[in-house]
Amino acid sequence: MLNPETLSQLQNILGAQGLLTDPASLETYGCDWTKTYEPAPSAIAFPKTTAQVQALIQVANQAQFNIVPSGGRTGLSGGAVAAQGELVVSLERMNKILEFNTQDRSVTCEAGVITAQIQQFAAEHDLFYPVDFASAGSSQIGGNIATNAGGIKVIRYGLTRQQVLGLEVVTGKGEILKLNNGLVKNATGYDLRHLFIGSEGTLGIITQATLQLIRPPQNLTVLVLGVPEFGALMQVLMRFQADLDLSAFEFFSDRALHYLVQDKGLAKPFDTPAPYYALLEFENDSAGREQAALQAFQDCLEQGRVLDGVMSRSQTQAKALWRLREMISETISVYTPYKNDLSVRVSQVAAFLQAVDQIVAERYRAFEVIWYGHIGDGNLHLNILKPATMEKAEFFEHCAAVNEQVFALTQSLGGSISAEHGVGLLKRDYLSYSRSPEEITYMRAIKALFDPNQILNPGKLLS
Ligand code: S2G
Ligand code: ZN
Repeated sequence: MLNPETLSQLQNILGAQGLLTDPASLETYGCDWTKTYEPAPSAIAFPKTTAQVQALIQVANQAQFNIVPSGGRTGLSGGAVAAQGELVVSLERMNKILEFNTQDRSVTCEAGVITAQIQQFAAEHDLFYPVDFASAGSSQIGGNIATNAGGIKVIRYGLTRQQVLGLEVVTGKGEILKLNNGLVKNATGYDLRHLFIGSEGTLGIITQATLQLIRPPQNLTVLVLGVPEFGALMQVLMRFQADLDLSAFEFFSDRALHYLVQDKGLAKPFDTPAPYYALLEFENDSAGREQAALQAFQDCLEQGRVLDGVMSRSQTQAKALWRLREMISETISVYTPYKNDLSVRVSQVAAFLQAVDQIVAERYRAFEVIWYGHIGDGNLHLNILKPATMEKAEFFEHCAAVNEQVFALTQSLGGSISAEHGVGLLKRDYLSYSRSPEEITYMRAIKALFDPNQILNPGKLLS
């Protein structure tokens, strides 16, 4: 816990309303969307400037207390959980858009700006910020960068990493770094910006970012296709990619659809039953494009790779079809799912799905499995629903026992045990399934360089 002298030091830096210690605030700001850890921070700091963030880190180094950087707290790996008396440093009051340049087609904002705000800002300037996911309405740009957030458009536009032209960070040593200055090209040595992207708040606190914006896609059109089995999904992907630059290729199982219809009253895309569904999106900006999509659909039907399908004819219908994918996470959250977020190379997906499905069928016989994810990126979200009659702890123990097998299989295919949700606390002890001992040694050395007193997010990512 923080002693009174330290608390008053922090109070002096932050001003009257800048430091909260009431139980409700500790509860709210001490956790993220992981439902596994009891929040127990000492206090919540709300800096308004980079200088205040720097001062907080300097005091933390002197007084030897730990800091948990905090954005929208929408993470699913416990990366923003403060359960050991840490000081949570929330960036939510650093929420200004600072600069926009039409020629550079870039926007510079503070870390606490909400993702959806950047999407909106881009649209108002006839541009497009292409990173999108279900939690974009509450996640913050700083947290998106710290976890290299992916989402539903990665197949065409890449992850958050690909959008970052510049960063301002305060390192664990309390030094302010301004990285890359929004340049498109800069061949002057190690690109330190890329160390902080995906570092989960363990090397520094991101305070500002310069993001690239792009031409808005025209007439995005969505197809939802019913497919007869896992393997067909990748053949459908290849057939459509032969003629179209897809901006999304997602999938979900019939059990996911069951809960969307039963619990959220969403409409089925069509009546033909199917075990799996693919959701594709493309820029329908010419008659030729639409013809190519219809031809690909026809070919897949004839080859028995698709059972049925629907194509949006309006933006309203496209949004309704997207809800079938985007609402899965929220819909099943009431069933306390045990979540895995796995990825392999696209070429390995069919074999991987086959093998994981076998493990799941054997080891999770008593549990309900919900499949969905960004399969066009090789990223699968394997969610196991907790039986109503089983205690959460017992259920999570059962699921964790299967982890070793699922992670060993992932490792055998050179895959990742955390495709986009990060490592945080949840996956920390499994890191060696996806990173070599040599890599982990280098990662520890980098951590020691930027945060020599180990005050930033200790216990996250690296044990
Ligand atoms: C998704 C959202 C978080 C979850 O829907 O793609 O990344 O529930 C997920 O897995
Ligand atoms: Zn996802």
